[in-house]
Amino acid sequence: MSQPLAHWLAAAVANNGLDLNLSGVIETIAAACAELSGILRLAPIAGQTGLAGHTNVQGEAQKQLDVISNDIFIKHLRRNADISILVSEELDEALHLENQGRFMVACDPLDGSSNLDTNVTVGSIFSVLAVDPANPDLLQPGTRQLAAGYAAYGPATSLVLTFGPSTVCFTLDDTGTWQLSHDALVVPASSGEYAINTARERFWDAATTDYVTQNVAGETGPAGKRYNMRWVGSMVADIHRILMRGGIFLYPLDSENLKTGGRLRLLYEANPMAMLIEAAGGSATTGRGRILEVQPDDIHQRVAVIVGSKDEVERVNALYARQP
Ligand code: AHM
Ligand code: MG
Repeated sequence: MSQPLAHWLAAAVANNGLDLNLSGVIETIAAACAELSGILRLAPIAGQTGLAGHTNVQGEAQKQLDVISNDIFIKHLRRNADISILVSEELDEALHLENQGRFMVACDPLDGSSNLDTNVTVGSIFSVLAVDPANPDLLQPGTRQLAAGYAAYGPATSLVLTFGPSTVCFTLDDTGTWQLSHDALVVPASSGEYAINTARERFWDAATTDYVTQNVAGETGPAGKRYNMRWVGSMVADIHRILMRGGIFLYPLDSENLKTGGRLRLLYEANPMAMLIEAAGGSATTGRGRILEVQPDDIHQRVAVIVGSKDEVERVNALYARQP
């Protein structure tokens, strides 16, 4: 099955009507992720771990590797004349690149970076949208994404990608080439694994509390089966597990994050993950509606995220429907 990304993209252009320039955008992002993978592997001996000494627009302390990752994305995207705009978690404002390309990339260059010093899997998340470079609409709902994906820097380096109809996974080989490793990922409809930061329990709403209480009750509760809790605290790692074997990931709106609209960002975390999960047969909701249909009002907008196996997301939706 193994096939280089460039060949796979060329076949998609030739046989499935994939836009040639969009395939080039993906090759550009894949090259940025491959370079970043090499840097992350050696960062502890290159002295690149630890804090950068400043905070980003979200008020979060940036790590040196957050800054390096952002710079790598900018360097690669600038080389592709089809990309005119970059929205990044690490940049206060959208960056207008010096060209008139018709694509915009929104990305979290290094998600889960609080895990870096412990050598836990981190990732880069990205979303590709069409824009009019003369008058770009930065605030498009996720349904308008043309492509989405992430790179997971774990024991293997993975590039998980969708253009809509399916979700596929490539693995970086030792020559620096992305090779197809998983064709058409399928998230099983049911699962016995859930992922949530339970330290936030005192802030949860009734729906979240009921869902987790039912899972903890296992076969003695209304779910009628036993559950395990799995939480890496690195969204890419948690979502990758779900794409590989099912489960549900929840970062809901709660009484503490209510004022910011949630924890995770819509444009470059929630939307790309929602598109990948839906294309693999799973569901993605805020508890009040489909994530992909949320109309953004800010490039760094936050949103509630509940994604994964269809039956589990359905159970959460049903609990939200009962909540006033
Ligand atoms: P980041 O983009 O600043 O790295 O934050 C996002 C990360 C996600 O990877 C993870 O799911 C979440 O933050 C964990 O949040 P918390 O520390 O509140 O559990
Ligand atoms: Mg992030």
